[in-house]
Amino acid sequence: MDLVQQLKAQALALGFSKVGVALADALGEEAPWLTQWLRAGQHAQMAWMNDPRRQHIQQVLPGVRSVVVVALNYKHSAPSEPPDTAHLSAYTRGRDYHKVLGSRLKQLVRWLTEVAPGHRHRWYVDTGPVSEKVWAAQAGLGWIGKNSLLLTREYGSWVFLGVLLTTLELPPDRSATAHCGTCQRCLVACPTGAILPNAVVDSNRCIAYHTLENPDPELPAGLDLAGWVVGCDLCQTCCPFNTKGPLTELADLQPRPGTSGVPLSTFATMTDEAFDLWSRGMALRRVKAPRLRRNAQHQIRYTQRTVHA
Ligand code: B12
Ligand code: SF4
Ligand code: SF4
Repeated sequence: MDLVQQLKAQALALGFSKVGVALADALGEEAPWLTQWLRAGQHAQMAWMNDPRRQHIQQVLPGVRSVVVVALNYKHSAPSEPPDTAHLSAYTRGRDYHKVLGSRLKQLVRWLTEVAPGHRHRWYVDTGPVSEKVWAAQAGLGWIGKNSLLLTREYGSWVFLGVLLTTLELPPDRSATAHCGTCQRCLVACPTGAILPNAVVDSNRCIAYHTLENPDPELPAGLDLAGWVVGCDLCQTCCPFNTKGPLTELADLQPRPGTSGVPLSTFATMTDEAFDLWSRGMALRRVKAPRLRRNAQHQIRYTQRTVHA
């Protein structure tokens, strides 16, 4: 087996669902899609998206030659939520994926450094200035769907992504072809019209943005969160590629107790201490207690207003 085959076998043995390789210069030195999104203000208040390194991978790791992309299936059998309860998106309900993927990526790097000493590397799960979906598509893991998410044939979009940048030159995979065809289900399912043509998501209108990233003490009064208090899965649950894939067998990614069927009022009044105990080790911990309370209180107020209107 040559190095790249061994590397892929190692990644799969560590539990990753998919792995692929892209050449670091495959996207050129510009990212016009990102420039346009930023210029249009579609990043809302996520100023950190305007990091110039995101457009120039050589600034992230000088001398980088290959981008190894891994995907991990996180689909679990989330029960459908009654309309009057708080909805937590599937990705937040198990152990924090940054930790789940990060520990496996660290082991992969350790192995690679043993067999190819001297290479330089960096790895990220969501936290680095690297466009993970675009690299994943380039590395042949799947295509970018109209909802802007990376869709794999086997697991749909229920995959977390991670990247390993290395100065090693590895033979690249072929990028995958797109299979959305004429389907428009995610555009129809999005309650706020946040999905625009050409896989553009306007964060200003996106429930996931408002519940996870909007730093304001109050959310826009007219915004209906449709019950979501952490993230939003509506443009995924409607997708035909997301129905057939296998459920994850990883214990770490199973939904934790107290993440379904919870009344909005419980989160609206949750103390910092209760949040701290309940959210330990979970991805939703990043939302923090004040934001969770704000989201639940907003949705309660919104519903009361529309009922009495
Ligand atoms: C910023 C961000 C957000 C923002 C903005 C979302 C967005 N669509 O841009 C907000 C807070 C709204 C968000 C929400 C969510 N996010 Co998010 N997010 C990110 C982050 C940090 C950067 C994404 C980004 O670069 N956006 C900027 C736009 C301009 O780029 P883009 O999304 O890639 O889209 C452009 C390109 O793809 C280009 N394009 C399209 N086709 C092609 C083809 C080629 C060849 C090229 C070159 C370009 C190209 O056109 C698109 C439009 O301009 C990534 C992690 C990372 N470091 O990459 C996670 C990430 C994308 N998020 C993720 C997840 C899970 C979500 C949520 C599902 C969470 C939830 N349940 O609430 C939602 C989904 C909402 C949605 N439909 O996008 C996962 C997605 C996994 C997957 N299978 O794709 C990621 C990869 C994190 C991870 N490591 O797993 N997110
Ligand atoms: S996460 Fe929700 S609000 Fe955002 S684009 Fe998807 S369906 Fe629309
Ligand atoms: S719902 Fe349809 S259009 Fe949207 S991402 Fe899935 S297959 Fe593509």
